[in-house]
Amino acid sequence: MSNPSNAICFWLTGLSGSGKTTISKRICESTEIVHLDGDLLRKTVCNDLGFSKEDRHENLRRAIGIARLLVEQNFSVICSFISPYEKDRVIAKESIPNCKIVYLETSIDVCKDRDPKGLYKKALAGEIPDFTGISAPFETPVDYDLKIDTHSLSLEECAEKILKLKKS
Ligand code: ADX
Repeated sequence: MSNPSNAICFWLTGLSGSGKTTISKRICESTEIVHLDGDLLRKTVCNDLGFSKEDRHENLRRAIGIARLLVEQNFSVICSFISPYEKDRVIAKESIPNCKIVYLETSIDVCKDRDPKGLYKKALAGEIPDFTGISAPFETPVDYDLKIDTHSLSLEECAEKILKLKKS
């Protein structure tokens, strides 16, 4: 979708633990970009939803709607959602003006090792159903504007690469 203003949407997709939230926060520290984060939305406007394919679709439908409203009012936004299905990512790209899809390509083994919230441990023990990468799919992105391996790049390098998309 085209956009008459300069506002941009960076849509970060990747496994839990791939670095979406950390990179988004780093970018927001030095810019006036608004952050929409999966964990935060799920505590507020999406607290009625779970992790089935349908609920994830509804979660992302709401996130896409908010991001669109912001960009249309000239606020740049960075969205950090697992967004595991290509269909939802395509909808984001088509619905949000100037939307750049950023794929954080961090392997499941690295994410399991990082396990910042201890969720992989619980998912592997069967305590969390439908956990992305363990018992629910993450469809490898096909259509993206940037792919980043957060294992080999520093936080600073990741943030720089994403911000460069603003100029492309
Ligand atoms: S999405 O799939 O609908 O895009 P979203 O990014 O909003 O997911 O939320 C993911 C966050 O929810 C994870 O970072 C994690 O903290 C938490 N979570 C809890 N249960 C699950 C689960 N079954 N699968 C993935 N993430 C989960």
